Amino acid sequence: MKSIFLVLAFSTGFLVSKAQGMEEMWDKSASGKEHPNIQWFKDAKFGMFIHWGLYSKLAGVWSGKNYYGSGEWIMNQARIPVKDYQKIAASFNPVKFNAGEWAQLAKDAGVKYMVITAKHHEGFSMFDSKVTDFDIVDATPYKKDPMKALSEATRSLGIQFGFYYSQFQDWYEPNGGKNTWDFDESKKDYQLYYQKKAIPQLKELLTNYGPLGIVWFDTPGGMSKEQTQQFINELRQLQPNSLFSSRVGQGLGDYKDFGDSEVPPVPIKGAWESVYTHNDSWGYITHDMNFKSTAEIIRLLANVASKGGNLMLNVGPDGEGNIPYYSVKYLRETGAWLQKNGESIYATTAGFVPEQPWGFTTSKPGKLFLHVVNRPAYDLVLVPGFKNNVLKVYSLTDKKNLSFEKKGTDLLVRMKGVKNEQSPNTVLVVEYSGTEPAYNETAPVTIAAAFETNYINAAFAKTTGAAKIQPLTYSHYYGDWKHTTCVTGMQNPADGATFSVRIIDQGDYKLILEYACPESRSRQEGILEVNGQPFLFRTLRTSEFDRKAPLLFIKHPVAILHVEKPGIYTMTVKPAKTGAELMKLKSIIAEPVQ
Ligand code: JFZ
Repeated sequence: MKSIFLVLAFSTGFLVSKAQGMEEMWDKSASGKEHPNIQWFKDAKFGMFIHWGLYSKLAGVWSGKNYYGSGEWIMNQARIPVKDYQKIAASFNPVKFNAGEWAQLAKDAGVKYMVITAKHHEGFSMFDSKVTDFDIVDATPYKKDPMKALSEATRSLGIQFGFYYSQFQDWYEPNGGKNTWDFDESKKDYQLYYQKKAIPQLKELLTNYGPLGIVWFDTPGGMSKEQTQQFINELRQLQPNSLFSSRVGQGLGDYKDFGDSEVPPVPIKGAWESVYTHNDSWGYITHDMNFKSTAEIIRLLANVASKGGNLMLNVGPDGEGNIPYYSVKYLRETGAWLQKNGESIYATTAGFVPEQPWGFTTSKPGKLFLHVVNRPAYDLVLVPGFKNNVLKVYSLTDKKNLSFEKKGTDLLVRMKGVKNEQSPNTVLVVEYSGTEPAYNETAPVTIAAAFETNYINAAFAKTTGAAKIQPLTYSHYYGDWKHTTCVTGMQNPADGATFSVRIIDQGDYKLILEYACPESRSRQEGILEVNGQPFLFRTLRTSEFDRKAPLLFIKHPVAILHVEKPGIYTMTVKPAKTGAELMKLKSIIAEPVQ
């Protein structure tokens, strides 16, 4: 049930938004039909996204003012008129661009595919187009086609190459989507735009740049389902092998795209990808230095792979063609980790053992990879729900055999002696006989004293009454969407969130509720019940849920739980009385008391 819910929630959850602006046109569902050429994509696991255009030269600054968030949206954010924006082209001269170096970086990073913006919402073509003069060859002093060089260099290193193309939003064209500051929406003829620019340009891209692994469409609009199907059919003829991203629209893409910064809590069936920015913006911004560290990238990659998906991580080169220093550095370091541990990522499928406090699992026939991102005290790794016969267990990089024991369906691995040299993710391999078991959707969440913190995420709740599990999306700056899953709708004592947890060790645990709660709803009484034992608390104020602002969560310690007997416990959070929504519950955290 749980996974069915999540598939539905993630595929429709954001389409209901009526808000104006960039967030209204996402489409993350796929057609459900397997594309015959999907296997390379499923095996790839790691891709590089590149946002590069005139906005890269503005670098987040217009008229002396700094902009934050998605830098490629600066024309929209600053409401820059076309007549001013188009002038940027005259000084766009990326002389430092070196196709060979970019391709080599991709190779060193260990990515298996690259997708670059051929034309983003700004409407500027980064390739040689006969359809318009607003392109890099005709309108800039650079005069060359960097996409030609990059497609060749990338492919020559065995990396799949693809184009991002904004098929509906085009702020340069009177009939393109979403420029409301220069053009009157009501006078727009989207069909004319598709016929005169988007389709002819896509045909150029699908004809002149060799075989494309992916055409990454974005923010669909202005077409019915039938029109979208026709549009796809027309383009498909040129390259039947090329995969179309879900944002081609109307659920007709070849694989699902998860929104920026979104990893589902449980495995998702079918081909899918999560796209992430390296810092807070897709397009280059000089003052955005909030880069994800190498350890964060490696753990994210393992997390995404453990749910069966790909991570496509974005870099934003500047207007001269330099890839930011920290992107180069951290991507190379990620690649070095993949050199040694790639077997546990590439061509794997989702792990059949759910997330554990120590980390994630990925699968290959006869092998389960344990991604230990949080090394347990005493070096004892518990893998619950392991029914198959275990043949051997070893650490991946040094192939050191590890002692293990089976207690019922618990597999206990001793990782003592495994060097981790500060590795952000130490991979252990379990070789087993028999067929691969299915992912256990009803497995309890593990809590053990070997970890300073144990998270019980809202996504694993069973809800009663009006309570429901809800994905929430909000941003910090502009377009830097964050996603989180909460239990919402708890308004009276019958609306509860119940978790089945397995507490491994005897002892005392501090129980902490992590939630958001606006001023107006704070000071309401709630109950955290553990095996019938009630712990009372009163809600504390954090913030209102607002899509355009951070959602503030408090970690509110509410009780000490004494565990005499290890085993399965039932935890329930619910309102004590009928009232307004008690909270948006993100997790229960259990911390062993030393
Ligand atoms: C779109 C673009 O508007 C943005 O500039 C960038 O190119 C990004 C990769 O894609 O923005 C989106 C689209 C969908 C989601 C978030 C941002 N989403 O589904 O979460």
